[in-house]
Amino acid sequence: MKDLNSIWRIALGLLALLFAVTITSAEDMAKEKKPSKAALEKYDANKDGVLDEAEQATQKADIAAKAKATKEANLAKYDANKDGKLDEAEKAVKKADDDAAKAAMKAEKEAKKAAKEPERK
Ligand SMILES: [Ca+2]
Ligand SMILES: [Ca+2]
Repeated sequence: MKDLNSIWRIALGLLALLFAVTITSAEDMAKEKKPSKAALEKYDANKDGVLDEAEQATQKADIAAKAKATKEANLAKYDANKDGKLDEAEKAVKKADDDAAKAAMKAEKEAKKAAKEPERK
């Protein structure tokens, strides 16, 4: 009977462990989406695998700074009448540039791909 008792105890222990793991992962799921590996590499200053508030603030500031820089670069380049914003005509110029850049990138990719492919005989 003693053996049976210890088996029960182990079984209950395992069950409790299972519950704990399930609850923990459910809690994890409820949390915000996990930061990407790249974000962690860049912003996880204390390397604990999560971005705490300070680290997230750094990330957000970085993203905001980048967005601002992009916006300013676009204005510098496309704001022909210097009114601080892009009107339809100015946007159209930007779009044409963007499309051209995209097409160029695509062509480059395809050229690389073609170069990689073995020659067919
Ligand atoms: Ca961290
Ligand atoms: Ca303008």
